[in-house]
Amino acid sequence: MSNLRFPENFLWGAATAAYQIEGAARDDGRGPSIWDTFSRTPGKVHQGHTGDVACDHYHRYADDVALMAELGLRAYRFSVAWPRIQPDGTGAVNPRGLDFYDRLVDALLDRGIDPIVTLYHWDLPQALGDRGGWTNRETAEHFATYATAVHARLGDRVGTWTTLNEPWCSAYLGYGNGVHAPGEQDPAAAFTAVHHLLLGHGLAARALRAAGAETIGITLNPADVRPADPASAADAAAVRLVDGLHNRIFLDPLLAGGYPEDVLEHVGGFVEPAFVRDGDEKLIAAPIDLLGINYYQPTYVAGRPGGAGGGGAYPGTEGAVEFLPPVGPLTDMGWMIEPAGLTRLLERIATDYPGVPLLITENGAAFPDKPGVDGPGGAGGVMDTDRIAYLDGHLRAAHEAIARGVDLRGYLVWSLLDNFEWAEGYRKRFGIVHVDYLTQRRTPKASARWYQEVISRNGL
Ligand code: IFM
Repeated sequence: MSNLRFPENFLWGAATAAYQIEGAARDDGRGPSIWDTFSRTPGKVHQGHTGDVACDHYHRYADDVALMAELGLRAYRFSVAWPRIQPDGTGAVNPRGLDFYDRLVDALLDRGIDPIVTLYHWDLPQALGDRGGWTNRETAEHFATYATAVHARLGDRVGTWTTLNEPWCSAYLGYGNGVHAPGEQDPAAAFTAVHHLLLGHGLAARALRAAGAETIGITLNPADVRPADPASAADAAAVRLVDGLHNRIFLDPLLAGGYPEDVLEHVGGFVEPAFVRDGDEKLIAAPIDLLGINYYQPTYVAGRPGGAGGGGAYPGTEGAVEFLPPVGPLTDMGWMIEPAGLTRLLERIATDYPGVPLLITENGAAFPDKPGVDGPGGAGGVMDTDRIAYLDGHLRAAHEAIARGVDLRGYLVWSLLDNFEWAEGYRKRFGIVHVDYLTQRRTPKASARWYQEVISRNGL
């Protein structure tokens, strides 16, 4: 620890998502989601893991909240499972689904922890998936209805509402390269989904605003896109293209009034963007109060004729762009560790899209933790010095961004608990708290104790 202090009222917390931790997949009237279906589809998720039980947080939430309090968390970002609230995605609201979040919010508030709600973290009700999911414009409208129902129940106690988590993943991984649910591989579907997700955000944000929600935002996973060779014009063009597909396609309509021309032209090579109707962009561009940023690693690209491109996750980069392999040291996900990318990203967003406060809604790393016999936290404890180094580096990078004038309001570590890491199943561990999936025992890792100390000092 050194002497680096964060601003007063800097919000320290942790994040999770419903499908990754809750389990209780059939309890209290929850309907199936596209991730229930996808995880049961052979070959899609590591060893056929599913979220059926996960961390059993649905039944253990009170203990988990007690643990959060012990660690000194001031904020907890969780997502609401749409299929618990509307098992078929539309129609009657299931009160028992809402009851769970009601209990969770009360438990958090009792411990002085600020609840931050994400309304959609990828678990679309399967019934809506059957009707085309996010390629169907109606899904956006249903999303606003669902958001209204959740707000009606929790809005008296929850101040901060984020609509979507990482729509880039929902659109490009869900419909582009098919690594995520629903597993489609169709560039036209991916681009259509981008717009309908943004439209869903716009409609939900409008409904939340009308209902009196205090703070409304969205969480993106913008990429810090870098050229392989800063002096190369071809690499600069590759950066522009990838930045357009990953960042500006979301940031511009949300914060700059509409889609960028170059991106629309690119999309037009795959699908006529007639799905963007009059009035949509105005709706999507309605002011938000907070932008959530999830950052893990930078993206290095080169402009190369015949380049392999980024596959379905970056339609149209084939034959023109090379995505450079990550350079070590790497996390267990094979992701590059470059904290400076976080400073650059925050500064770039604050410069190009001024006026909206930022919150790091996710940052963290998976490492192959090995529980020891007598590690920190007792038997089964984990001495995860690699994770501590990762978090320390990224917090310094966040601090540097603040020093350069970025209005950064807080930091939420991903993740509180080891959990279901989507296509990777349970084999990748992001938690600062170790979860033994056989016993459901939670053991804070050394990083949790380190983070507790950071929070109590408000600095490093
Ligand atoms: O686990 C995910 C999370 O659901 C969304 N952001 C990235 C995390 C790590 O891959």
